[in-house]
Amino acid sequence: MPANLSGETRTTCPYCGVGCGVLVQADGIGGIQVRGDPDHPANRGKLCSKGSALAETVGTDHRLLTPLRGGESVDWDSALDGVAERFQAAIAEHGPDSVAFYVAGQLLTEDYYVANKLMKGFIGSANIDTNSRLCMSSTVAGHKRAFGTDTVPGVYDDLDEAELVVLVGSNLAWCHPVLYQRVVAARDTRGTRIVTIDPRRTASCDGALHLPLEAGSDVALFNALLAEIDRQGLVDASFTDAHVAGLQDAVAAAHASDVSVTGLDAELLQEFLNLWIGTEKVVTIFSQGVNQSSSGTDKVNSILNCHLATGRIGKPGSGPFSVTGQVNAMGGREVGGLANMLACHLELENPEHRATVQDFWQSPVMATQPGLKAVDLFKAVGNGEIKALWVIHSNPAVTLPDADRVRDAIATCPFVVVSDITTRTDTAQLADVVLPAAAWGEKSGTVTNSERLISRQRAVLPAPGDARPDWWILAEVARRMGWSEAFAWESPAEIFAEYAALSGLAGELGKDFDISALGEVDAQQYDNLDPVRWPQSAKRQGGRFFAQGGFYHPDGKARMLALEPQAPANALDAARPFRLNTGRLRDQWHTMTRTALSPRLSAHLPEPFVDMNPQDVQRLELVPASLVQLSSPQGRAIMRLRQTSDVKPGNLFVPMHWTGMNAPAARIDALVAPVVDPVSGQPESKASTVSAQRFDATWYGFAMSTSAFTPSCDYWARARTSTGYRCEMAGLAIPDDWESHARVLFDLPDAAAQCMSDSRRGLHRVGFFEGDVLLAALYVGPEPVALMRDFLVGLPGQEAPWALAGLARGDRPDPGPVVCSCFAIGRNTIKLAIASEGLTSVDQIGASLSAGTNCGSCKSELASLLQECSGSDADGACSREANAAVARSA
Ligand SMILES: Nc1nc2c(c(=O)[nH]1)N[C@H]1C(S)=C(S)[C@@H](COP(=O)(O)OP(=O)(O)OC[C@H]3O[C@@H](n4cnc5c(=O)[nH]c(N)nc54)[C@H](O)[C@@H]3O)O[C@H]1N2
Ligand SMILES: Nc1nc2c(c(=O)[nH]1)N[C@H]1C(S)=C(S)[C@@H](COP(=O)(O)OP(=O)(O)OC[C@H]3O[C@@H](n4cnc5c(=O)[nH]c(N)nc54)[C@H](O)[C@@H]3O)O[C@H]1N2
Ligand code: SF4
Ligand SMILES: [Mo]
Repeated sequence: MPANLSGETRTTCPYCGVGCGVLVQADGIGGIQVRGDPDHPANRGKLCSKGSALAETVGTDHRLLTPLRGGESVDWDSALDGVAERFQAAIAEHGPDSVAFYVAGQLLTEDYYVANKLMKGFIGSANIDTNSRLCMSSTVAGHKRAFGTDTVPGVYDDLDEAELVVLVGSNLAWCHPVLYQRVVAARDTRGTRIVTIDPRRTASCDGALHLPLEAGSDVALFNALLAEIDRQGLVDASFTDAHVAGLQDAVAAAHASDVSVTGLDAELLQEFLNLWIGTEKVVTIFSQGVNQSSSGTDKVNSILNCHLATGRIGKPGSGPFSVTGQVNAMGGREVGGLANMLACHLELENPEHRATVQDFWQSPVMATQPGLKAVDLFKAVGNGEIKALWVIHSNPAVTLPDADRVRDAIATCPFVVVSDITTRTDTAQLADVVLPAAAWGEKSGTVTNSERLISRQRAVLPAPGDARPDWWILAEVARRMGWSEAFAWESPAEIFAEYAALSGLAGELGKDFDISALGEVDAQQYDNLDPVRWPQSAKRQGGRFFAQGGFYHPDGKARMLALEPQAPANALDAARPFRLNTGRLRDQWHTMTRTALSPRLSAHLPEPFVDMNPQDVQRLELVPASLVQLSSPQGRAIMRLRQTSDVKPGNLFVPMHWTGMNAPAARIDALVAPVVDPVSGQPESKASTVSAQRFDATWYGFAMSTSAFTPSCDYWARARTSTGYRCEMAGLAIPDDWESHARVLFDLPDAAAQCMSDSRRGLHRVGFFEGDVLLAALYVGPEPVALMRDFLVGLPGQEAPWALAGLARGDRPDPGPVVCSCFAIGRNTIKLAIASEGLTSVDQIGASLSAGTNCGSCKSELASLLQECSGSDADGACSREANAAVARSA
């Protein structure tokens, strides 16, 4: 496949581990057009809502354009010299372990390789860890325990061939949407069954058998499956005798384990067991509901145990399948981004591996023992052990557990460097030096997706200002620290070639990650590199792993493990009676530094919320659209109530996305306990214990404006709109004068104002106009204010002298909150069409409104709307009404 196709450049989406190919056309004035690459094997032309909106996230308004030191612009030379000096000084005075890097699975492989080489081979410490510690490390540890290597056996084609797809702790519909659409297509065309194992009802439960197990009880469930496999005589002895050790003990432990802790109905459980056992072609997909747990590694092994016992691994249509989170989460594992690994699956603690890498790198000193894992690393920052810290491509002040402590730790660290594309992140705000990184679309390199497919990212836009690729910044610092020869590359192609050559040595040492066949690629071939699955060596090219054994423990056998279920680390009690589950939304990416730039993506769920079961809502005497305050020993957070039976009584779900930049009271990781899995060091991000109560604000407000504004009240949450910004607000102290307050808020000291006040009832509305054109408006009340928000947000910048009425007009109805973000179609519009045109299927909605016909990610929500309108889903309707209330009232 050529790198360019009549003006379009082939590249890869920067977000999730599906690794979709995209075709990008630059318009020559900084903008781009994006479409799915029909020839990329991961997506065959499809994109999800986030991929489709990439063009809305590439502008330069939000970008950092020069290096900053102490908030002042400086040139590259002085910034880089300064960073090198401070790191050198810390190392000279306090030793190599007094410095640390914290990196991310969104770095390109080449960037990652340079960071790892610098820290482990030249600084001589292994204090480099990655956000993959919070994401994939339990899977890495589980894979290594079972297979002797961190290798995903299967490929995406298995999803087309499977007869049963089991999703464990994975909301595939929202987090890996293009892959999910592939599973749905298999269901619709071939009758593939889907089972979803998740304490919460999610979009991935539609048309699936849903097992709402108790949080953290996955090991008990898969132990029950293993015991039943044994009971029904389904162990594949020809496979296990030849290729597996530990079967007896694992099975004995499974029989001894108590399935009742899952809380699952016996019939439902048996249906699942029979389905799994009775279906030869089964793929078990797992993700953060498994990994982010204090027993995450055991959860992984409990799943692998069942596949190993039945020999259902590495065969077309069957196998365990860990889906990776970030676009290059897999690449980071290959290149040794974790504090306990070397590059190319080589091990830091193995002297032969260390010597091989040191010799290859010609390095002065190698780290000899594992470095600090993420949670411990930031603890060490907090207690002063780390004197210089470099954070690259991550936002740990938001996403690490106990985030307020992490934020304080970063603030007090003597020297902090952050490489980011913007300063508008909680972490960059705390840095001494911020370095402007080139963003997606401006840089080149490779990424590896969940199915071991290596794809190119290619630059299509010039980097704005002084922004530079991450590899370049790292290499420049390394050169200034005195290692110019080892970091002399001129391009990512040269780095890739070096990496591929090193992998050849790993191959000789018996490792599976060997891409030495790509070691000879020249710049031209690198530029044209087609997606290619590793391994790529003289011995072996691509394919699946382990169907015929060939595991990587010394005896060539896999290990089954005897596992005892463990409850989540923190037990519920009277003081903290709620289990706090956290995770992702369909249209936002992590800390929103890119997706929140898109008005379309921001319209799906514009405000942070907590999902709570109606029983708990009643018990706490909350009403729809209340603000709720959650507290834990670590911290507190405030967000909007969303009443829904999607979560069980006693369980809460809060999205992870909101930050100090757009909703400072709703940073959910401020509440998450820094509890980790003892094997992997991965934090338990999904099972903290918290208390909940109504947050009794004195006033509630909704504001919108053509330009950005930042409130200072107790609660606020701001989002982009197609006309500017919208913001929910609430506070304890009532301003003396709402007009003056609004003038300061919107920075409109002189604009013409319209004010409506009913002081007795605490109702106030202030609008600012230029002629009849609305510039900004604020609506305030003593209770969450009911307004037609999705209509109102279209008004700023338009003639709307009547805007303070807060109501839609007959000629311009309220579209409701966006359901289909690709075509920006609202809930009310869809409901109206269902009712007036008598639509009865998702396809008919698509034919009438186009909703759901592009990426398909909203199809499950469309199905719910149909059910709701037909009145057959009272429960769901209740929850969906509550969702609407979030958007309706503030
Ligand atoms: N839209 C979007 N997509 C993304 C991302 C994003 O930010 N936004 N991020 C990417 C990244 S880095 C990652 S890691 C992936 C994550 O992808 P997923 O893992 O699918 O996403 P999460 O929402 O974190 O969690 C998945 C589910 O685990 C469930 N869960 C919680 N506790 C348990 C439990 O004890 N057992 C079981 N079985 N389930 C449990 C939660 O209810 C949740 O529905 O998504 C990737 N894709
Ligand atoms: N409670 C809770 N916490 C969680 C999770 C959860 O489910 N629940 N999930 C965890 C998981 S799985 C993950 S992966 C993490 C993700 O957490 P983070 O990695 O902290 O989140 P991101 O927002 O992806 O941070 C990426 C940063 O890189 C910047 N950036 C973008 N492009 C570039 C570039 O080209 N170069 C550089 N140098 N910077 C760039 C962005 O602006 C942003 O600041 O969160 C973890 N935290
Ligand atoms: S599924 Fe969506 S976010 Fe993930 S790679 Fe594809 S387009 Fe990007
Ligand atoms: Mo992740």
